Amino acid sequence: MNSFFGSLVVITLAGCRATNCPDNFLAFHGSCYLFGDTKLSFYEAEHYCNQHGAHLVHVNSAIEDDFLKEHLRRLKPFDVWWMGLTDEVAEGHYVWTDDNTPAQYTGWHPGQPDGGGEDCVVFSTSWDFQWGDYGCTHTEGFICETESGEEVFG
Ligand SMILES: [Ca+2]
Ligand SMILES: [Ca+2]
Repeated sequence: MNSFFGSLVVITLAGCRATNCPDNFLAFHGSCYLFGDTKLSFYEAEHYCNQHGAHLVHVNSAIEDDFLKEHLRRLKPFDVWWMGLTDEVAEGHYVWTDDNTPAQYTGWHPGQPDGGGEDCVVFSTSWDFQWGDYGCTHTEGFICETESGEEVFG
């Protein structure tokens, strides 16, 4: 009996080590993602992520973008989701909230960004989750990301 429960404990601990992500975060390629279940403004969402040891998601590559889109297509509770990209400081100069670096990879919908008062960037369901700029004060879904601290394979 004791050894039976002992085995369960070992399996559970091994499972935690395999992802090394906080509760409710999803592991993918060395990062952990939280898909928010409430709607917040861009800065409220970034603050929420900060409180959970994360930032709004920094989309580094097409592989990461496709992973996020695929998840949003299946998830579907909201039409629009914040990522951590904004040009609020300098119009047209988009930087990521996690490291303040300019965007290298981007996944804009054709015709976006169309600027003006729209300084924050979203995945939009109407464009199959391609990116658009959008007013930062809208309350929308959001995705947080933090590094898992695990070695990345592949
Ligand atoms: Ca990332
Ligand atoms: Ca726009």
